Amino acid sequence: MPITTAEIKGLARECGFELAGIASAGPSSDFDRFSNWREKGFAAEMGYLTDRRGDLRADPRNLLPSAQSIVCVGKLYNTSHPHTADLNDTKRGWISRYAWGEDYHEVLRQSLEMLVSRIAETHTEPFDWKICVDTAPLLERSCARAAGLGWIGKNTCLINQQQGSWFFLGELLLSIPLLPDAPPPDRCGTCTRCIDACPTSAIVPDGAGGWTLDSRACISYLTIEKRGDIDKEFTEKISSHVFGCDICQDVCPWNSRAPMTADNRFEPLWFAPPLADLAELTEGDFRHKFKRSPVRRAKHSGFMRNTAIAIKNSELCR
Ligand code: B12
Ligand code: SF4
Ligand code: SF4
Repeated sequence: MPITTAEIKGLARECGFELAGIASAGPSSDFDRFSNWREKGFAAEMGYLTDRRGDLRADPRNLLPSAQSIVCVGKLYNTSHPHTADLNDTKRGWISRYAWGEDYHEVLRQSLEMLVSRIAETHTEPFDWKICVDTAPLLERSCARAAGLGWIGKNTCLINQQQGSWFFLGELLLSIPLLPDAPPPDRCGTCTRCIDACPTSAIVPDGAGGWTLDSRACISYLTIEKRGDIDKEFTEKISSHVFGCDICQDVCPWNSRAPMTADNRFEPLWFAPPLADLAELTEGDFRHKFKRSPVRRAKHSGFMRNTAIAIKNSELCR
């Protein structure tokens, strides 16, 4: 029997995804936005966005030529621990919420593999599939919006009316034709809290009446992706952030009553670690301590650079 959109969404929930929707696997109508963003230099030094891997984002069929549908899923990672602003202790390093627990790439991939097996139990015809989580050249937020998972906020995050924005995205490309969902309305309205709160003014006009993110100024980019020295104009504004930044989501009213994840794999492995302890981490300690964590992405050298900046900004140096 061919599987239906409703059955797939039900299975996705059974596999641990709070959000699920379907988009068609055609050329991306947002690719021009992406190209303009790159041309303005907003991708900074993220070569995987600016070289030919970036161009593959024009059409999901570059990843699976037989793709007809994209199952887009969202998995909550919010836990009950305090927001950055509530942590009134500059002697501790701030790791952003998405990196507190186990590496989401692996967590979402496992659940999506389970989803493929469950689909195959109902859909008895052979089908092609491909799993994407973050690293594939796919405009994930565009797909998720098209699949009805949320709207793109001024902070550029995908926001869901009930769930807020503390969730990861993943996709399952399928050669099965499915009825697509429709995007929800934009619910930012006249709010500008994220723009006003961003310490580095990284949320900038996109030139077409909306807002976009200049990665060159974003603390998330600077502390995770940027290699080498960080420009002096940003070092004080980085304050206690040692990996990533959540400010533009912490202040978002749609996150004020955001639900918590039931998945304990996203509970902090090392919550707000003392900067003095971080300063002592050898390369071996770093690899061991963050073995299963997204923090590995910064590499030991980047993480120690961030720690040194946070120490300079802290009361340890006053
Ligand atoms: C590169 C990257 C970054 C860069 C650049 C971020 C950015 N805003 O572009 C940096 C390192 C700064 C970053 C930071 C973060 N990231 Co990141 N990142 C990515 C990655 C790999 C590519 C994003 C990209 O293509 N950017 C280019 C811009 C132009 O694309 P975009 O912002 O997605 O916008 C597109 C659409 O949203 C759409 N669009 C935008 N505005 C509008 C408006 C309208 C009206 C319409 C119709 C469409 C539309 O068109 C754009 C072009 O296609 C994605 C995974 C992926 N493969 O997509 C994860 C991803 C976006 N990141 C994610 C996360 C969790 C984060 C952080 C929260 C981590 C942290 N705490 O530090 C921060 C959030 C910072 C922020 N405010 O965006 C999640 C977002 C989940 C969500 N709910 O939105 C993703 C999807 C990873 C995942 N699989 O879960 N990230
Ligand atoms: S993640 Fe931080 S630095 Fe980047 S746009 Fe949001 S508030 Fe600004
Ligand atoms: S803080 Fe306000 S403007 Fe920014 S994303 Fe949230 S609702 Fe939209």
